[in-house]
Amino acid sequence: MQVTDVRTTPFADQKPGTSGLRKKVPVFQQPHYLENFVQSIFDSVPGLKGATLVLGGDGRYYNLTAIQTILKMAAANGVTQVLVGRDGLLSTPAASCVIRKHRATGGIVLSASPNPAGPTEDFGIKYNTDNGGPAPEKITEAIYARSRAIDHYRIMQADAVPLDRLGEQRLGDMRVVVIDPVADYAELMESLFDFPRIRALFQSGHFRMRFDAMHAITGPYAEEILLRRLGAPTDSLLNATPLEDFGGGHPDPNLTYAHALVDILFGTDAPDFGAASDGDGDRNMILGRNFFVTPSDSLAILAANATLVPGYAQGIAGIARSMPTSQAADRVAAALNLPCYETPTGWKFFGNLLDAGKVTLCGEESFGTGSDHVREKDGLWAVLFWLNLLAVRKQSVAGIVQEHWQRFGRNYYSRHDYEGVDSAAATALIEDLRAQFATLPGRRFGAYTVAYSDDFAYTDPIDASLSTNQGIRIGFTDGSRIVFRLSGTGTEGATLRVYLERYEADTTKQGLDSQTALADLIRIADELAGIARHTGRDRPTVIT
Ligand code: VG1
Ligand code: CO
Repeated sequence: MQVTDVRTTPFADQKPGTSGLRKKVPVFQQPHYLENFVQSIFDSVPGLKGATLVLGGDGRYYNLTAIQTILKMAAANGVTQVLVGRDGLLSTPAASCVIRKHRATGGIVLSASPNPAGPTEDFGIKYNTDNGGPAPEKITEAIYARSRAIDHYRIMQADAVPLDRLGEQRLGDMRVVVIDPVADYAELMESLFDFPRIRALFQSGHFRMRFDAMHAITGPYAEEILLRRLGAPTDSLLNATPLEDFGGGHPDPNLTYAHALVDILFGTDAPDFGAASDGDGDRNMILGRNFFVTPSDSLAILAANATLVPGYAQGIAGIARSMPTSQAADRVAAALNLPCYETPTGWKFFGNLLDAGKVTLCGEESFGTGSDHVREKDGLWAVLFWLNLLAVRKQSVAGIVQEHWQRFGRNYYSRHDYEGVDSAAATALIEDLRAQFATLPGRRFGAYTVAYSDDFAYTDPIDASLSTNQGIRIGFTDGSRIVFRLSGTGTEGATLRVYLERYEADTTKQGLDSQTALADLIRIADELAGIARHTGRDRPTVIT
């Protein structure tokens, strides 16, 4: 088969964001656009020549087209073997699992995660390294730099490789192995959690759950694990068939976009447990009967209860959370005498800590939780962790959370997103906040006094790499915080994220609705940042 060198010119906008390169499908469909980025990966990671590569995506529109192109480019670039999920499917955590288990040199994961899918919606691509995790900034920067200078890419002239049957095929000298996208992952889950005990919980007849796969990648995983291996009744699963356009939905498991599930859990005769995952299966939302567990609390609760789960029975080494995530996990770490790390937003910052054995559990406020079992956040893993806890503790979700607050205090927490705002206005808002840094400390806002204000910067404790401008923090003397960040995953305009947190130790004051408890801080955030003035919005698009 013939390899062609195709002449090309650079695109200026191929800078990976928080989690890979995300653009509208028509952007990726421009001639050479996808090819340029993929060749930039091969050029920046020379070790891929002669190596094994893992390939798969969340099944969204354009997934299969991109996979066929990447296969032909991998063959032309000297890759020895590609492990590709059947029908081009692999959830993000499953891709991480497969890379690690089969000792691949890396993986290419196709996803725009919770963003809507379809011919005019979003697509994405990212590179994961041999630890199974998203490439660190050093590599994404190199890929970007290469994309600015690229003048040709290599591709093999060949027919499409059939991906609907398991087994080995050849593309030139390269082996293409179509693998079951679920098998390795399901086996890993079974090694971590007490499946017999969870199975008994379902068989007891006193426990009902609903898992909403939101027509995205987790449907087949949930069918195998929850239904087949754990014996949950079939009505436990909602929207389990993956669709190219996610059924027209927005598979972001939060109170706004997963409202159908929220309505069930807050309705009459609600089940005991509800959960949802996102487009590529790495996020999770946890609900109890009439109860929402914030992702920050979920991380803290998993950490506090980890020894109840077989995979973590020996205890955990430490906890890491992204900077905007609430400090609930810090309190657990302090009580258990464990180290706790604060990293910038994005899972790539957890990789070094996990590899070095410094932490076992990691979490982000954006519905991401995970552990050292892979190097991505993992939606179904979090659901199974909660199921294992519920099976052991035999309490309701609300009961477990409330007991946690009594012991550690409650970190009231909320995130307000202003989606699709004008980019220049969003940048001006952030600049205005920066300009106030010098005068903020000591300033009083009602009962709150500013203790510090800064731009979060992070020095990786393992490789000393420095990441600056990772969000604006305004801390108050009582430990409350307001954080402002611009999203790095959007494809239209800018998204302003405002993160609000207040600690409440008094057990008689822990029952408030979070928006009520945070009302003063919400007002202060607007006063400081002029959100309405800059964005022209009088309320957030999404509140979680
Ligand atoms: C968002 C979240 C961040 C998460 C990232 C990728 O990034 O805030 O916590 O790691 O998405 O998640 P940003 O830059 O838009 O705030 V996923 O599930 O989209 O891979
Ligand atoms: Co995701």
